[in-house]
This record gives sequence, C-alpha cells and structure tokens, in this order.
Amino acid sequence: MIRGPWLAALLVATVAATGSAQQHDTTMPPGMPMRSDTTPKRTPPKPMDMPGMSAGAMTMPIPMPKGMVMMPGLVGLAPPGGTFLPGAGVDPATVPSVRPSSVVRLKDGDTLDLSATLVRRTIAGRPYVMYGFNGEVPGPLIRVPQNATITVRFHNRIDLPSAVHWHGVRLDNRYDGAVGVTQQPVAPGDSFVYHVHFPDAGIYWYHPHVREDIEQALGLFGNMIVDSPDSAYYSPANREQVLVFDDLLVNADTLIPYGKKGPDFALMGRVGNVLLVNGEPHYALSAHQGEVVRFYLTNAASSRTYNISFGGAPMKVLASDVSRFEHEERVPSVVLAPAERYIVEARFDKPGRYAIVNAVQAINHFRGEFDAEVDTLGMVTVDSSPAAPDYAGPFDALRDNAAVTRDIDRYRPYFDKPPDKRLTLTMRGNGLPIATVQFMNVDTAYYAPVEWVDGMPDMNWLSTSDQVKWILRDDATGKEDMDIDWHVTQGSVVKLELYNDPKSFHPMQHPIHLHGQRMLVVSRNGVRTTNLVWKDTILVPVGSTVDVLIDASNPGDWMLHCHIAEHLGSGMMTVLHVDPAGGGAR
Ligand SMILES: [Cu+2]
Repeated sequence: MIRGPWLAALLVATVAATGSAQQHDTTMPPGMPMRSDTTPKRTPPKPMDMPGMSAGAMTMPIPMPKGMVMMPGLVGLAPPGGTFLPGAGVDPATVPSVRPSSVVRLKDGDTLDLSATLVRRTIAGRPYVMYGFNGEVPGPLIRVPQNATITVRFHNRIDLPSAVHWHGVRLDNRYDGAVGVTQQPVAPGDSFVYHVHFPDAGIYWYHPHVREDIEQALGLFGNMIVDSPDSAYYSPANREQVLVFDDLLVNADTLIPYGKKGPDFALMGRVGNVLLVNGEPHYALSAHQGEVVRFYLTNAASSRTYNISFGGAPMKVLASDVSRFEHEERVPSVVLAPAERYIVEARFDKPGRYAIVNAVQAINHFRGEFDAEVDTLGMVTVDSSPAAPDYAGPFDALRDNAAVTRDIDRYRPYFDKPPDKRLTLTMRGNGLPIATVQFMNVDTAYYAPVEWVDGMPDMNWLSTSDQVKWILRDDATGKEDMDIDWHVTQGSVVKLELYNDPKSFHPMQHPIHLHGQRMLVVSRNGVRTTNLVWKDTILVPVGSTVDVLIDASNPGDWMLHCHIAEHLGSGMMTVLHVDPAGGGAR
C-alpha cells in the first residue's frame, strides 16, 4: 500500500489545494508585486526545449518558469559567497570525454580502484568540465554477491576535497564515508581505502558526502547491485536496466555556477531544467513484444522528486531501498524522492513506443496555481518479435515475499510503542533579501505536500547556506541538528516520529536518510502501513507525521539527514550514536 494510497494522496492533495490557492491570488497584500502585470516589458524569453522552463540568457541570470521574470526586488542581486565551477583554468579540450557506465562484477575479497576525475560532457552542443568516477557517468555499476566484502581504493583527482559514502549499505562505521563524522575529507591528490561489506540484496548507490550540491550534481554517483544467492529472488524478467535520474540547471548554454563558500539554492535545493537518465537527456531501450523488463531506479538528483511511469505499460513494484516489499503490488507510477531506490518490472505487451515520463503537479507560487507537467525522460521501442521466454504468467501473479514478512514479524510488537524521539522538520532564515522575506511571509498561506518543480527559482537561487538554516529539532529538548546528542544501544528497536512543520518560513518535503541501519515506515499520519519494506531514505511531505522504526543493529556514529543536497549543506543533519551492546569501548 505504500506506493498506492498515500502517494496518490500527494497528488490529490495538491489538486484539492488549488481552490484556496487561487483565492490567495486575489488576496495578495498591497505592495506585493504580481509578476505578470507590474514588471517592465522585456524581450520574450527564448523558448527552450526544457521542462517547464524558458531561458533568456540576455535578460535573466537564471532560467525562470514560462511567462515569469525575476521579482523586481531581486533583479541585479547575486548570491553572496562567490561562485565555483570545476576545472578552473583547464582547457576543456584537454579533459577526457566522459564514458558511459561500465559493469564491474566483483566477488568477495576483490579490490577496485575508484578515481574521482574531471570529465568533459557535452550538453546542448557545448562542452563542460564536470566530474566522473573512473571517467564514467554514472560511475561503474558495481555488482556483487550478497555478503561479499570488497576493497575500494578511492583516489581523489578532482579540485575539491571528497570521499565516498556507500548509501544504504549496513557496513562497518569507519568506512561509511561521512566526512566530519567518520572520516576526514580526502584532499585532492590523496587516497582512502574502504572495505565495503554488503549484507542486504538490492540496489544501492555511492556518492561523495561533501559538497553534494556540487560533486554529486556534476556526476559523482554510481550504483551497486547486490545479488541474492536465490535465483528466484525477484519474479523473472527478460532483461534488466539500471536507471539513475538526475537533473542539471542550465541557462541557454550556460551551466549555472555553484556557491563557492556553501550551497546556493538553499531554500528548495537546485532543481535542474535538463532531465537526465544515466547522465544523458535521451534514454532509449529496445525490447521485444511481451518482454518483462526489470528496472532498478535511483534518484540521484539534488532536490527533484520524480513520479515515474512507462507509457502506460503495466508495472509492479518489487523492492525499495534495503529489501523487497512484503507483497508485490501493481502500481500506476512510482514516486522517488532524492536518494530513494525502487525496483519495478514493466511488461510491454504491444509493439510500439512507450514514453518513460515524469508526471507531476507544478506549483506557480506567484499565481497560486497548479499545473500538470509531464516530461519525457526516455523511450522504450518494442518490436513485434515475441519475447522468449514469455513471462506473462509470472508477471501477472503478485508474489508474497514470506521471508520479508517473517523478518519483519520480530518488529511488529514495537509498532505501537510511543516514540523514543520526535523531530520537527523546519527552517530559519537570516539575512535573506527583503523581497524574498516579504513574499515568503504570505506564500505559506498555502503549500503543496511535495514541491515537484521550482516555481520560484529567483528567490531560491539567491538564498545561501549562510542565510538559511534547515533544522531537525528535538521536540523534547529543543536542541537542533548537530546539537542533538542521541544515543541508543545496539540491538534496540527505536521509534522515531518525524513531523514536517507546514507553518515554517518555507515548508518543503524532506527525504530523511539514516546511514548504516534499516528502517520501517510503520504509519503515516496515524494510518498503518500495510505492505512494509526496509528503507534507508523516507520522504516526509509537508504537514505530515511519519512514524519510523529503526533497527539499530549496527554500532557506530551514523548520520541522519535530509538528502536534498542544499538542505544538508544548510545544516539539516544530526548523528545517531548506536552504542555497542554491553557498553564496551569500540
Ligand atoms: Cu530537506
């Protein structure tokens, strides 16, 4: 049920909010600029073949939604703190051209050299110096058997300090790659050796844990697939595809620079206007009629939440971050917040073309309107030769994964325990432009459970991590973020309640990620989850309360943070200390 009703509610709730939002349009206080009629006439922006955005590089420093120009009070401003783009002083022609992701199959005891390097990518016909692992974007797909331990020798050959975090993997704490918590940053030119143990089957990913808003956004991400020894672990498929979603923000042919001192776009995170699958704008797959394709989906975007479907092809969801679901489920689409993974299967039963789309509700903060927005991310072309073998039967059957249910049964006695910790998700601004503050004070008269697109890129761009403090606040003590000193004992089952305050200065959804452990969403807004799955990243929509059980099995100091890169970079993190059972020193 996790994919069905509550996620459908995210879309329905936005539609339901439209009425009051439109009323809000007419109740704007005097003096608040309405973009469409108080701004001077300008040259119409040059239309771009980019989702929901138009860009006039000559008139605006960043792309704005179609028909909007910058708020007059913000024109001429730039985010304080300086700008950064990689490869300063390097001739792009001397940087190796990016290569597509390779598959690296490793077994227990194997070693991999993984280097973060400069790569040259071409976007809209213009070369950019960006980043890649081993010259690839996405980085190499590391495929290992469950319970393997591998050695990864990481070499930092980029122009920023870096490190590698093994997202979702319940490994030894000292190899978690959490800069500032488990290790020092790896300086340019230096190396670090990780020993990565994979106890759980599924799809995982790796990325730096320092300045994610730059390094991850510019290409430093890759997947791991951990294979169960059980050959029937998933229902059968004719082929497998790994899809990593991310986006890039460009204005005409210019990459918008990044904040040098800290992240810009600190309010909403950087929402790109070029949607990429596996680092490319045009994903294409060919298949035979009737084929079942298993897709391993990862959202590597800094801020964007996706709602993915496959051109009407029937789809079922098998698994998410750290396990399979208790029950396979038929779904019309799958929602992925940043860092979430889902494993789905789709069956293409007729010849033709199936568009892979991201279908969302866009919010226009100035007009107080919601619009349907559908972007095509790629295409599946199905020919008329029949699939062999034909898996129509197994695809139509929805399996129960009894092993998952049996594993979770041990935790059911804790589902109704009172929360051990209640965290409120909120924010504070300090030193933001006056026009932004004035607007925000009225804008929160309405909100969307999920902001699927950036309807206010000017205000967002001009907000930095110096001016915006994103907050996890411990309700019991009032302590915030890294001041929360949260200790639990290894082996305990901990209940965490997350509440996303809709009355904050800028309410927004937060994908909350816990390192090194696994979690269950036991209820949302008091409604019990009926089809459970182990997660490491949990989407908390605006105004909602999510009750989470943490299986605190893995000792060490583990980051708990929002996975929107700019929210993390604006302080939205704490540490869960899982103290070894018996109290012994580690
Ligand atoms: Cu956040």
